[in-house]
Amino acid sequence: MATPAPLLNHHHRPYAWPELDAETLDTGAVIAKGFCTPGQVETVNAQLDAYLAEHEGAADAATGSADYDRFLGHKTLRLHGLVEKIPATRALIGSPELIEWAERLLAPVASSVLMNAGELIQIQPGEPKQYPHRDSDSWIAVPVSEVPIIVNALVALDPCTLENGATYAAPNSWTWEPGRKPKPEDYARAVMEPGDALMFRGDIIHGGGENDSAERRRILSISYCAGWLRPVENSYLNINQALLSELPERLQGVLGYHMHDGLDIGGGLVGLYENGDPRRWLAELR
Ligand SMILES: O=C(O)CCC(=O)C(=O)O
Ligand SMILES: [Fe+2]
Repeated sequence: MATPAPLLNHHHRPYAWPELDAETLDTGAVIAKGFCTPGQVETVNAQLDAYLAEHEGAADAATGSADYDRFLGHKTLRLHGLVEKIPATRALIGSPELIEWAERLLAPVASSVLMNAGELIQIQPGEPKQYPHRDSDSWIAVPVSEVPIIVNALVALDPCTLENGATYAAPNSWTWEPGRKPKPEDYARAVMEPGDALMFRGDIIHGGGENDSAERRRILSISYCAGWLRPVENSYLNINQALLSELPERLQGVLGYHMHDGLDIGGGLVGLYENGDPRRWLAELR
């Protein structure tokens, strides 16, 4: 008999955070049902639809590397700069629940976290399965260890199904020896309803699914990395200063406008502005 595919544990509101955290750290991935409300999903979708209709080509892969563009997907729309462009995402990217989850999981190695990327990932019909990867491969010189340096929440804005590209995720793969490749039976699929979130350590092997349906599969990927790492998305370049000064403090912090203080674990200060905390610069903006 074939080995049954692993399943992802589902958590319901009110979330039992200690268990959710422990499972994310251990198996690597859980599904938080109803992470955002139907109203939030509807508003984010409406703002995305309006933005994409007005900005043709803005969400196409254009890294200058043919291999990397293939990884991002030629039939996948990806949009950064969401805090600026899609106002309804601010409450998600700056969500105290998500930020605190990331802070707890990364706490042994990082006293603060940054938004690594806030990204629309919309897989269009005909897109093949994405190359399986660890998000932590962005910093390939850092070995995978007990404590993740990146966590990611994929928030479903459409139903995510086996047909339209539900994410593949290999539970426990953060414990695998380097070079081990997942077999089909190693994968769970993140089948979700709009508003659900796949919450995972970014060092498990995963990837977007093939879209064999006639519908798009739209999610937001909201990832947070250690406050001393360089995030994948350079968000400094796409938030205007007038907006920045109006954002909640927590969101300013994960966007990089707070100093990272690693002194408690014998580390240093990172992200200084004029020898001090960039909060001073923020205060001058007001
Ligand atoms: O689209 C997905 O389901 C996952 C995408 C992903 O893992 C990535 O682009 O890093
Ligand atoms: Fe990924």
